Amino acid sequence: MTITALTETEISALLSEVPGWALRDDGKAITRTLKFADFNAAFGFMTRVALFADKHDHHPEWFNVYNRVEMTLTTHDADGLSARDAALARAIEGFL
Ligand code: H2B
Repeated sequence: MTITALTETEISALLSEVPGWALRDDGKAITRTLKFADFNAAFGFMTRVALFADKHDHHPEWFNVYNRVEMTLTTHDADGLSARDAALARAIEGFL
């Protein structure tokens, strides 16, 4: 299924709404790295994100070492950012 990519204006609006996130150099993804108290806290957060992601069929690319979680949001079906990434970023902010 093809999903419409966000326009540059929409991406700018998203970045000001979720200021912890940065636009990747190629403009096709947003990234954020978080540090938690320990692995338990990091994995608890990841579990909440995972349940939301699967419910909405939109999944983060991520990497975890102990208390660090690196996340990249992009929409493969749009070859760039879409409203699904915006919704996932907002949801993630809500879990912090
Ligand atoms: N997650 C992300 N980040 N991008 C997608 O394009 C995507 C996804 N597509 N999760 C979904 C699953 C698709 O592969 C399934 C078949 O709906």
